[in-house]
Amino acid sequence: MNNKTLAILKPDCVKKNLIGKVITQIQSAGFKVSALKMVKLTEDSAKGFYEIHKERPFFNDLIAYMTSGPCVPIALEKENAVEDFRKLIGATDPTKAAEGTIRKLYADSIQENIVHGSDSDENAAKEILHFFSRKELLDINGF
Ligand code: IDP
Ligand code: MG
Repeated sequence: MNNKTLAILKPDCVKKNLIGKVITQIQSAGFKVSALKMVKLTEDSAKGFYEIHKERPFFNDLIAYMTSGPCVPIALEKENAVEDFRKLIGATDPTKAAEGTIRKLYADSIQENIVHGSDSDENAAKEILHFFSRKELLDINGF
């Protein structure tokens, strides 16, 4: 499966009132919204989601940031979704992100970088199930 990815509009995106602008840019790039919700991550949930980074020096700050307010996870569908979405959002550090990318346009720092995108098909499947139950996905559109 190479047609699904998980986006998260992170707490800075929600606080800066950019939900609409960012979703418009995502949809204009050809992504279909398959599932979407607003949630405030608990510490445990954020730690589970970013488990892969638990030894990194920025881990505690990352968890504090990701639990600082509501965020908007979105399951997206498009051909070549993972790679195309990473291109649309740009590099992790907005100062290194290409012109026109979502992070270049809106992000303040390497940490507060507006949006998450899965980095592989395998992680996309896991990450979608972090936020959406199988029943929810099935009820919505037979995902
Ligand atoms: P990605 O979101 O572009 O895939 P990752 O390396 O997976 O980047 O890091 C996950 C998140 O952790 C980033 O999006 C960012 O919010 C935060 N982060 C990554 N590197 C740093 C850093 O060097 N300092 C502070 N925060 C960082
Ligand atoms: Mg990553």
